[in-house]
Amino acid sequence: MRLSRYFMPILKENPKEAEIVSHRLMLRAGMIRQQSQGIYSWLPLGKRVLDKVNAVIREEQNRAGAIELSMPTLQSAELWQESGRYDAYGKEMLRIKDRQERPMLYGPTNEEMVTDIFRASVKSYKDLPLNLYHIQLKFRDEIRPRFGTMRSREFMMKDAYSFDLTREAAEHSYNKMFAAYLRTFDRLGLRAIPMRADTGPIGGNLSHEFIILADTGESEVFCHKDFVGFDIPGERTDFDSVEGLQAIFDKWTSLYAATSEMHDEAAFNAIPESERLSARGIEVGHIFYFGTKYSEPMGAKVQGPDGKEHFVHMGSYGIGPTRLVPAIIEASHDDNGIIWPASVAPFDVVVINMKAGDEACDDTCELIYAALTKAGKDVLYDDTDDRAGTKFATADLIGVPLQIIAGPRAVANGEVEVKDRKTGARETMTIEAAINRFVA
Ligand code: 5CA
Repeated sequence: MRLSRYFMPILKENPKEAEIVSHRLMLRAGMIRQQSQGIYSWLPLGKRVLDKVNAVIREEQNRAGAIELSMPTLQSAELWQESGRYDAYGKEMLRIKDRQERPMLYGPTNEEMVTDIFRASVKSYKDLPLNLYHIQLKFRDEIRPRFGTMRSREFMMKDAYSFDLTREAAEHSYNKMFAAYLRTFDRLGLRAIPMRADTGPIGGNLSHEFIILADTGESEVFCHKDFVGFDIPGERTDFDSVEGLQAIFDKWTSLYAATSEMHDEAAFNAIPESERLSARGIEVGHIFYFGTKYSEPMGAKVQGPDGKEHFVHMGSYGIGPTRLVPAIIEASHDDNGIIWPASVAPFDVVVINMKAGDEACDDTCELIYAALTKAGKDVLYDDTDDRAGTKFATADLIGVPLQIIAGPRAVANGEVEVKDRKTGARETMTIEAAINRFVA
């Protein structure tokens, strides 16, 4: 991508409305724009990051055996009347009427709709377990949308829904998502700690929130320090192994960890003081097991091996991609801007032409840009005629992990500089070596 032809509206000044660093940096880097309260456009740079976050989420959901589909944002009120949540949900639900005066709503979550899909076609225990997910916009008319896309009214959610014959089988499905979440957040460069949590309007009695520790987090959390060093389940985790996944769950729930709603002061105080961690956190994921709460009123049942009909046991599993993007920034930035983990960086590398219009600089940059693009890298080429200082500031602000800097003096020697955004380390090398570093 040539910066001269891209759309990346950088702000020079700090936006006044931004109270936390991630919101400030997302606005300054031209990633998002507020369209009305708590409703955002994702501008091209932001969209790239969001897509990469979703790609990681998708890979780990698929690895754990979940199957992707796509459900609509607008739902019929009738479905929610069946479960009894239409009246219970309150003002957070945006209710709409269509031209025939039929009550509709903008979905805040999809338990009812997915249960409807399930009951229409699944009739036998032989088709279980089943876990269906999508990545879709949701709307919740939050009283206090704030911090940009961290808490917005329209937001994206990956929501998965599992169906099983028995409670035991449903617990295995829960553990699959539990392990998949640990892997997902780790791949996004985050240390998320599962904490016992309240179930709110989703319901059920088994629930964990995945929390990343951050001073700007909205939740108050309490946990054992050792969680910070726990091992993440590896790529070769066998998601079909009931015992294997139970062991992961048991390990990750063996120590105290709870949000303020579930906090047990006495249990926490039983931990030696030096091992207690009392902090603020950001909830990036939330998983629930709620048994037959939706399957019973909505008649979602299958025939079991005993020939009888059984209401299916369900769970739901949410991750907030549009919250994860600012959460990653909260965890990874410095005074100059964002520092993206490679897994979600909008570009793999930025090529900075320090003297656009200079033949040698132009030729060198074009050569590198073409070679890296051909090698399948996402390359941003700063071919603008901005001052070098502005270009460096922009490259640091947008947080691309590596910068290749081509200035007249180095280029005259057949060399460029490669800078690591995170460490700031700079290395001069031949043009060929710079290319090979990425291609090899
Ligand atoms: N149906 C369940 C799980 S699929 C559910 O709705 N869970 S939830 O309410 O906990 O939301 C799941 C995730 O969505 C949260 O962990 C959070 O990451 C994200 N999320 C929820 N509300 C917002 C919001 N207002 N803005 C941004 N992200 C949000």
